[in-house]
Amino acid sequence: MIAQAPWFTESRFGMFVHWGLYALPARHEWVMNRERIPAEEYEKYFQHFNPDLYDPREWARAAKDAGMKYVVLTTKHHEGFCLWDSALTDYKSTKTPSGQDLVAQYVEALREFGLKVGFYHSLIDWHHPDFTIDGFHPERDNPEAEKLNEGRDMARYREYLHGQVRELLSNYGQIDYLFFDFSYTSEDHKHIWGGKGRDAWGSVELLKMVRELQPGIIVNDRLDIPGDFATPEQYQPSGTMVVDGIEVPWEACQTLNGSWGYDRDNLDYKSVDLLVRMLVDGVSKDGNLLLNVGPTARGNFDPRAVESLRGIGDWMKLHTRAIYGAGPAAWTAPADARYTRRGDRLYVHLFAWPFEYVHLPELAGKVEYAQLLNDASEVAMLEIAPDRAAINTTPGGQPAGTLTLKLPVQRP
Ligand code: FUL
Repeated sequence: MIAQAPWFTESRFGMFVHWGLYALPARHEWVMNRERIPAEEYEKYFQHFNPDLYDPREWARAAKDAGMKYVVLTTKHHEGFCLWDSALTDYKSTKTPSGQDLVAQYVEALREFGLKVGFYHSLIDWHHPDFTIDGFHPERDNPEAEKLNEGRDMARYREYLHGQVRELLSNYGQIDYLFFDFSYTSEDHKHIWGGKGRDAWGSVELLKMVRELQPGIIVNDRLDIPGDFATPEQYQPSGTMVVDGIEVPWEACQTLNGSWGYDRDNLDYKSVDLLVRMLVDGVSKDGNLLLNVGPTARGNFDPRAVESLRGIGDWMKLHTRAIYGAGPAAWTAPADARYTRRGDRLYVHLFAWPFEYVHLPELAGKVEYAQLLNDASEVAMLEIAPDRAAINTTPGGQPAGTLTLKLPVQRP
């Protein structure tokens, strides 16, 4: 649990939204980098950015219906484009044909729907004239790179970064969550900034300012100094996460199709079944899931994302008890299953139902009553050995399901 924000681990499930100019080329949010597009050439997307269907209330509704409790929006991604009316740059949504402060509307919509408000903010900025052309920069192969780097001043960029974060945390009321992204810690970059990312970003001062401006906020772990929670990206940790010898809350951020930004031609979507399993798997290991949607350049969610969210929502409607406020259990779950636990209820999530019997080691004599969670129908339990119970049921044609086992005593 995070002391200043118990809501976070209670919630378990949130939505990540990656939205920026990269929604126009619609081929991954790193397109500028991958295709080595210089900033001047990328400007065309700035000139054509006009999301006429942007309605963050629809986003909030979709998140809420999927059972998510918080949303995290990219206020600025690595491309440098700002979704709010920053006084520190003209590279912002209010200067595009859209003309709107998109962050302001987003915050308002989330509050209306009772969702916690999260911001993502990129430490990297490929548009800013002071940001060093390093080994990650779109212009890294430019034969003039060395010359272009002359006069670039990371101290000035740092001031800009801190100033923008100050704006975001001063002008939009209470912000609950902040995701910085990301630090260069590799040897490769040390020669550029003579140290770790934290020096480049001024991480210590930045974090201090963040906590002063928003005392209740939680901050992730990508500033190169300890944060409130860890952010495994596109993988599920194998258990609880330990950083510097301390067990930390974690949140796996995951995509629907491998891309964070809208990626039109990428049809490789994870199934709803898999997404549900990822959520369950996380809770069984004391983690959250931050599931991403990349809205289109018109500002709406594309139908495939909507379908995925609906599918998860259908499952959540009957299973939130096994998710919200739930965490790991002390017993080892059988193969192809996960345990989540809340109070005196143990939830057995069967990812496959291969046989008539599922054995539950260590649970003999420990279960008072067993039922399916989706319809509360009774499930027969047998004690087949002194230490082993078995479930004997074949739920109505379902390949898998979640059971609730009522435990007689409340265990820690
Ligand atoms: C990464 C970024 O580079 C990706 O584009 C994305 O935002 C992901 C959540 O974090 O480090």
